[in-house]
Amino acid sequence: MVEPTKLIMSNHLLKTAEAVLRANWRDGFTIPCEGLYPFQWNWDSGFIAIGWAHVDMEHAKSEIRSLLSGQWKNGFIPQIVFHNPSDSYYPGPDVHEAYVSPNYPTAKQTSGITQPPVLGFVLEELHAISDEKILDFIAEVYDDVYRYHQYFYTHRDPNKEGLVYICHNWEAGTDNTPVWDEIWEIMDTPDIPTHRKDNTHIDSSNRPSNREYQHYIYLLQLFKEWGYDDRSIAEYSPFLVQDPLFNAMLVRSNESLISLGKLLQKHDHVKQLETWNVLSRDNFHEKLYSEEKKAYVYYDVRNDRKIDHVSSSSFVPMFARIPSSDIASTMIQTYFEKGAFSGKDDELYLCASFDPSHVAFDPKRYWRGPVWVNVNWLIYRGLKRYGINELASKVKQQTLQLVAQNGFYEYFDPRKSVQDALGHGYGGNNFSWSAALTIDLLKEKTN
Ligand code: 2M8
Repeated sequence: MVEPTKLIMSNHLLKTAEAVLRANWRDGFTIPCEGLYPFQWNWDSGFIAIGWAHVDMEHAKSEIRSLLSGQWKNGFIPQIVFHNPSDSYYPGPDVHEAYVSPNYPTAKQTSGITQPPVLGFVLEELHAISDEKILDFIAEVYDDVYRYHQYFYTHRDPNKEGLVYICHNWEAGTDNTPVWDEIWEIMDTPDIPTHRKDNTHIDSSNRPSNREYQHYIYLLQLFKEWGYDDRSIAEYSPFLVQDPLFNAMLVRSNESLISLGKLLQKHDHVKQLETWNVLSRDNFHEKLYSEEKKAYVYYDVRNDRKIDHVSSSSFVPMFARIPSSDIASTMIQTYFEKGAFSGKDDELYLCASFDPSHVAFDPKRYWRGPVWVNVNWLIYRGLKRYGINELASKVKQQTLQLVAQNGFYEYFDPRKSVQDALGHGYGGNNFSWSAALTIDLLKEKTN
């Protein structure tokens, strides 16, 4: 039986989390954060839909339909759908200029880069949360999500390895991880002006540097010159990376589309997805696992080298059941049991976004160290798939503790002593995916 005080606390947390989602709800979709992110973001929407599914299934469906309204003619689903005008965010649609692509959609303005493909497994989550009636909705959107995967395997995997590339750090979702530093170092980025707005909302010590923003915008300029053409990007982009989190999302979403496709009797789709997934699984471990680091790392396709830094993305392949049980347990023994990510005396909250033992670790700066609720959720679910339940519970409890004590912030300091004294997180407050996934963790049927 749950203790009464715990029950009251979790009911309170649930109510406040739902209030965050309701406050960030716009006409048919949810913004990630007032002011800071005023449009619809791709992977945010997936996590947000999971939260909505527990409290208002119609909102969950609408979230996904709205994202799909920005789908391109070739199946691509963009990182941002600019449903409404707003001058509180940079770069907006006029900077992305993605309309130069012949594949640009007619209904909506969007960016021309994408984000981790979470939609497939999000549909399966919705199915698990709801009753049978959700199958009609899944049947309605299934082909669109399938076309997104088809886009990846057709245009983002030139060597037919089953591993797709990302061409921009914003596609990874982990925007300023130190992993990219090695790429920025050898990129010839001119000293271009940027017109950042993020630093007017958030302390600049918690955000990427101006020089990093120049790289981000320079890449967009190149893509515009090339008409956002995938072949040109694959051939010339100075940023071309196989990212472990991104590819794990694709494999996990393939799995979900396979099971849902069987329910919907989509035999041809299922067959194709199974073929793609076998190839992806075969090469994932082979190419992205580092024997030396005992974790999954990044492959810099443009410069033909592994970048073997360990970040929180290094553990996400467990969510797609990529590592064998032995590899998974070695990985967690190395990093979470008195390892770099837990600290020798358990002094760190799980899970820092970048290796705390590395010189580039920065516990306050965005994806260079802070803890993020969405990645914790992916790691938690991954650990559960391997039956590593004690550690899974620890990740869940620490995640809930962070939001309960500090609020639904965008990210948190992994140093327990610092975070506990602070009483608030970093970045935006009332952040949608932090609230949505808190709802999911609290509503979970079993622990
Ligand atoms: C952050 O990225 C956007 C660009 O996509 C930005 O900083 O302007 C990242 O944390 C990304 O993962 C997230 O999807 C987005 C919206 O929450 O914000």
